[in-house]
Amino acid sequence: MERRSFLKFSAALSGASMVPSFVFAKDLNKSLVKTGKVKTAAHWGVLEVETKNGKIVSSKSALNVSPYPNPLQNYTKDLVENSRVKHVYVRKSYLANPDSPKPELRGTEEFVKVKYEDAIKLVAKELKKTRKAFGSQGVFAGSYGWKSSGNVHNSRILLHRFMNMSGGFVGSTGDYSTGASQIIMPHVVGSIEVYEQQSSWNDVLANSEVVVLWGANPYSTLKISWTSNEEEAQKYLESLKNSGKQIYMIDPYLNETGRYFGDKIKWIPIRPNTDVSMMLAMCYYLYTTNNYDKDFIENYTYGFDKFVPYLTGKVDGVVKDAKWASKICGVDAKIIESLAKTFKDHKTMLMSGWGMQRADHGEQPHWTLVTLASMIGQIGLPGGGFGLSYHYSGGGTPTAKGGIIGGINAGSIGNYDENGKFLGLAKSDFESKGTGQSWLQKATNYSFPLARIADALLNPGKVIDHNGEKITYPKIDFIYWVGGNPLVHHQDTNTMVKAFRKPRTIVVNESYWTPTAKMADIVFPATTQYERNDITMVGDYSNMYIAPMKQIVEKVADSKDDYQIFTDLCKAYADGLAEVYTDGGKDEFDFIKEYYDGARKQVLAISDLGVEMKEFNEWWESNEPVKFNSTMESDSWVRFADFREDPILNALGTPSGLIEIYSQDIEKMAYDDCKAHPTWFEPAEWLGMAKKPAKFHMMSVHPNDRLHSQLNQTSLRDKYAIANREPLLIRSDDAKEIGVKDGDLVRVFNERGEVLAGVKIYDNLAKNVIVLREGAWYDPLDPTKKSICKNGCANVLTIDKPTSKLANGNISHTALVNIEKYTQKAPKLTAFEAPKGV
Ligand code: PGD
Repeated sequence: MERRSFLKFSAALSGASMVPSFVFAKDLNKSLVKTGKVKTAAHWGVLEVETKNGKIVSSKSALNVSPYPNPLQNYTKDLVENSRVKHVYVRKSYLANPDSPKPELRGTEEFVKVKYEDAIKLVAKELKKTRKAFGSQGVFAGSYGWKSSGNVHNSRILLHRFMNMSGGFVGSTGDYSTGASQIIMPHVVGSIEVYEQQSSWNDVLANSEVVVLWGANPYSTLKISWTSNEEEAQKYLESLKNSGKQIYMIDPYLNETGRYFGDKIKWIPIRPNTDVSMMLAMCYYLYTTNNYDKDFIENYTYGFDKFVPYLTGKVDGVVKDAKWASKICGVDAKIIESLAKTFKDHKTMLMSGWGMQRADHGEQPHWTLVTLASMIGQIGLPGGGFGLSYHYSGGGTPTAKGGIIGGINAGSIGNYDENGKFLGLAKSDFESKGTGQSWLQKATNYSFPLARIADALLNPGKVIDHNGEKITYPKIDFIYWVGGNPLVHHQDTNTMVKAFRKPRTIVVNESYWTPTAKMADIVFPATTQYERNDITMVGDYSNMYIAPMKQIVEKVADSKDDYQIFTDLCKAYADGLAEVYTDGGKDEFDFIKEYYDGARKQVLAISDLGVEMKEFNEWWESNEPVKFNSTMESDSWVRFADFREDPILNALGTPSGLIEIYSQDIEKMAYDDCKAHPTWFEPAEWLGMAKKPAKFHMMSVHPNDRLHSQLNQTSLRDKYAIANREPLLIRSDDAKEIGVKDGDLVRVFNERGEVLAGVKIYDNLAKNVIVLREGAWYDPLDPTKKSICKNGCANVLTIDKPTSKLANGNISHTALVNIEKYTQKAPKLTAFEAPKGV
């Protein structure tokens, strides 16, 4: 026995009872704490929630690590109580005749309360009907969204599990967050890069001399994580603030991070969507002053020689110098050049967010940034290079050594005979028995890039280009959505509304009357995560904790867990299906224990870990997260260090094994909107365009006081809403020009739509730039026609166009808008109210 384990063992024996705890495992205590303090976890952190007589009184961080407050942690009560879908509802015409359900009335017609069992039967029947008529590709269940934390009640995977086992569906590829970068980056650095661990924050703090926040707002976005937030990165951010390093923010908007850093950050305002021109000019300056790392370019990159003729204007007659860039991006030419020199001559970490790739030609900014970083030549060195995920889910927080829990999976393919009899799950994807293999083939062929959803619904059969392939849109006649809010998150809401009126059936599981739930035919009331038990990792990159997610309150009204809903759908769909769906009848605790025990097994196998994981029942009862520690290696880990050390042995996943400044693969695609090297393209709408359709560039950045649309219905909104609408940030001189002032209600509009917003004067914006944050619930004044959104949903104004044929990402940050004072009587806000009939 190793020394440390031996000591631990003897310590256990020397405890008061003299009996090691694992000898008598306690029964699992599943009871609810009606009055007391309970720990759970959400995207916004591990929480301690206080209850009294079964009701939530307060909630706050249970970790208390972050140096600044995270208000998202304090509204659990509202999340349980406000805007809830309490019963099962079916849209009136759908209920009357599901074969001819008048889809054009979706979102306008009243709902009818029905019995849960009847709705289950209805959905199973109509799903079967759709599959028979249109094949598995007639059913769309891509169902993108941020859902809730938890590895058991993972709504999207639970839906996919049901759809896989019951006979197939068509899904989507990519996401809204990094649609452009996750397609271009594999061509450039051989991995998607955006979701990769970053050089450790310790490394940055110890070794970087200059840190650049290029279109990133970590103060805000680090408040949330995909799993749950371990709050460590906020500490590092504070250390960076106080580090005395040169810190720059290149951004049209001095965001929350900029304000938090105060005079410790130098803000370089830039015109939205023009960063590529500035980066190219920096490359040009380094090239022409002969101050770039030739050795790095020579040994670690491919195709620089084919990029240079574009840079110098040999190809198109346009020299990409600072004067040229300055006219486009609005940053003084001298500043562009001096920044290039500073970055080259100092150890510089270029930290970029994802907002600038959510724009027209969004493939270009990160590709150009990597090219610039290659010329600087510090990639793979301590403190240098670039990072595309410091702002997200605690990127750069050193990875801990410990156990990793499993999670519910999307299951295998269900095989059915020609009469619809369930034959069991396919043993492999290639098994030819039954229907399984043929639908898998179809589903693979028809999957399309997520941000093309409205286009796909409106244009079945249309063929699009995507990353060197052709994709044919399927004819979608049935949509099932859980864990997302597409009527808020997708661009050009008015077109999306039209698209959502195309299929015959739309089913949604939701906890709240979101705009998406209001646009459904059948709405199942889903429990919130606070009404069920679950388990999660905390820290997406750090894997720092395993946290229990204890149920806090009873299930509200008729709410059911998604797991329950899909299990019941399985029962109604085919004999024997529920049995495999539930893996032989497992409940949430069976899964939680299985995932925990899996991690515990890993931990027990590591001899020198120094962390004990209790036996499951005891751990659950203790209601404390297990914490793992980082290692010496992860503390000082440097991204690309192995590549730098040996680019042949540790080649990148690109065709050349090197960083590709020129891509022959992309060259072969011959796209006019994405060339084989980083290129400046004019966006569809921008402030420098010849005939501007509107005066202001709208940035629909991620909210500081929400997670996308989540929490919009809570009283946290009272703290930021202006005139009871989403705030619109505008400079005082811009406001003066159009005759509006702080607190005014304004109409924001363009050819795509119009919204109401409340004016908040904010001077740290580039000229003619306004901010209207994404995520306000769409609330049309008259849902029967294209009408003004009363709450200020930014996507009513954005463009539904792909970034390019390469990635087909969304371009939500490319939009010009006009603004005028709203002089009519302010209409009543109904965003958070239940629809007609409820
Ligand atoms: P959320 O508000 O998180 O937004 O879009 P996304 O759809 O992810 O929606 C999650 C929904 O899931 C909520 O309605 C919530 O109630 C529901 N939900 C949560 N837990 C559960 C559950 O357990 N079961 C069920 N059934 N439902 C649940 C976000 C998307 O927006 C993203 S990721 C990005 S990056 C994009 N960003 C922008 C942007 O920058 N600018 C604009 N204009 N638009 C964007 N849209 C995109």
